[in-house]
Amino acid sequence: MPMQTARTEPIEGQKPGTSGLRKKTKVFQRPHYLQNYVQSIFDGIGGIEGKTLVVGGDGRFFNDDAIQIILRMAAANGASRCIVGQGGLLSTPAASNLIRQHNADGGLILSASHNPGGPDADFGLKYNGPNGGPATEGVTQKIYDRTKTIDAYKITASGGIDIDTLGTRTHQGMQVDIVDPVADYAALMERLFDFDKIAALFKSGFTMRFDAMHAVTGPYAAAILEDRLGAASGTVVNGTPSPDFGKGHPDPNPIWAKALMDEMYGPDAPDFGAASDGDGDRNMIVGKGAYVTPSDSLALLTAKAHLAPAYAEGLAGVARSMPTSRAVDNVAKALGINCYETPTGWKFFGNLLDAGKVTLCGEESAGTGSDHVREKDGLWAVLLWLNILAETGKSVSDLLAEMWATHGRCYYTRHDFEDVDSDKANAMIDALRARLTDLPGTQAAGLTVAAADEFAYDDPVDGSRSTGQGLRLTFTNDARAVFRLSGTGTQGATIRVYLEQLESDPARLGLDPALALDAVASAALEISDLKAMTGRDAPDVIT
Ligand code: VG1
Ligand code: CO
Repeated sequence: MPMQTARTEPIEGQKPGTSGLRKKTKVFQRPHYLQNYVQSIFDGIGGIEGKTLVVGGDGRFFNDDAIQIILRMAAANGASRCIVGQGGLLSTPAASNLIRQHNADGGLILSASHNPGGPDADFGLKYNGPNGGPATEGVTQKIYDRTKTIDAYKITASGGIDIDTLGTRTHQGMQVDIVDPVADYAALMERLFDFDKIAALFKSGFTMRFDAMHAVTGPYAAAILEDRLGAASGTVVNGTPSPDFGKGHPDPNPIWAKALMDEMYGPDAPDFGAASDGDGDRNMIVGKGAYVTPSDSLALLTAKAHLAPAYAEGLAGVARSMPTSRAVDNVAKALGINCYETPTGWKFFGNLLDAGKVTLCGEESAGTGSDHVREKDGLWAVLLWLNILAETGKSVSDLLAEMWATHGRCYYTRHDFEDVDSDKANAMIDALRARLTDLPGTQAAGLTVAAADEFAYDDPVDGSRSTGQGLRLTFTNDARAVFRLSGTGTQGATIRVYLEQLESDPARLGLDPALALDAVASAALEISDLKAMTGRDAPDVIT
């Protein structure tokens, strides 16, 4: 087999974060950089000789070129087969599904998720294991260790593999299957949900807007919502994936999906609105004049999932990441099922899902999912909501009001301080960590700290322990503040401050969220001394 072995340059070894390695596109484009990382993945997972891999990405700038490199390297490393989404496209949940459906040995997903794309923006690459989920901590460590010692990679001499035409071909002894990125995923959704019921809802005049944010879910949403379920044409907007996401920021939250929010709060609002992110694993849900926080969405889906065929038997349990609000805890308690609290990042849910301990899981960052794949899944969440709306005949705001009346309301917000000087961000977190044991009893902004600790997680399945997963402060009035540093940024440090206030008083269920969270927001700033320590007056993004 013709093969070229190149000497390599250091790849600035950096441990891949919560979902793979993310860098500026220009860094990935440096000579040998991507190649070194891909070889480190192949070596880190024990080689790929004779193995089958799923390959695809969110279509951002450099997607195509990177896939050519990956395929040539997979062939040179002796892989027997690669399954590739047509045009190089695969949403993260669809890739997870393909890995599982084809019993593949894993997959390479090219995406920097909700980060902008383009020559001057971000690129990313993650490895998912044979269960379809993000690499475990152990595998990530092996890949990272390999990046520090790697000095050569294998690649075939010639490229130009056609990834745009469906069908099977070979590249230097490796089989390359180009598959429809949507077909298997749409079939899975059809098995999980009552498509007839949802179609009847649309037929009855129910209206919806789905903002694909110029990212990968466009083709999936058009095929499922419009073609199969009969939603009016034009339901899906910004539905053609573009290399720079229409120069936008494909992050489905009220800030970056502002056009959708304006429509949903406007005079001609459709009944239901939703959006998804760059790689299709996140979701935003919004009713007529009713934004649903991701934490509330997880709680509501937990309460009502049994209305969809796939979950009719009930849920084995649920899980949420630690900074996600405790709304779902209350629902789980009422249902009599376990609720697990994990560190941020989907990989921690994988073991719980594999062991059958949980059926649903979610994060405050707009990620919700179930045991149907091993990734969060944007369109899945939208379809489960639609199934619930179709079964109950209620509106989004009715369902929320009902839930709050039963379980209380967890007001919730996240404040992000972006591109903070890394040393200052670390110094702030270190200083707060050092004071944790002294904090109980401290008063700030009228609140009193009840408990303070640094979150660590003992995995109930494999017994592994993950430390340093966020500083959390609870207050005597059911408020909570959490501080953690982002693991997915590509510039400086991002400090995330998660704020929550539980209200059970029926008279206090309809407050302006910003007002309800004002005291805990002030207390968090005061106690952490964030402004003085970082030089930042206000958060860059509030979601
Ligand atoms: C962020 C979110 C986290 C999510 C991760 C990957 O991580 O907070 O909840 O799992 O992104 O999501 P961090 O470390 O920046 O807070 V995605 O849509 O990139 O796959
Ligand atoms: Co994503």
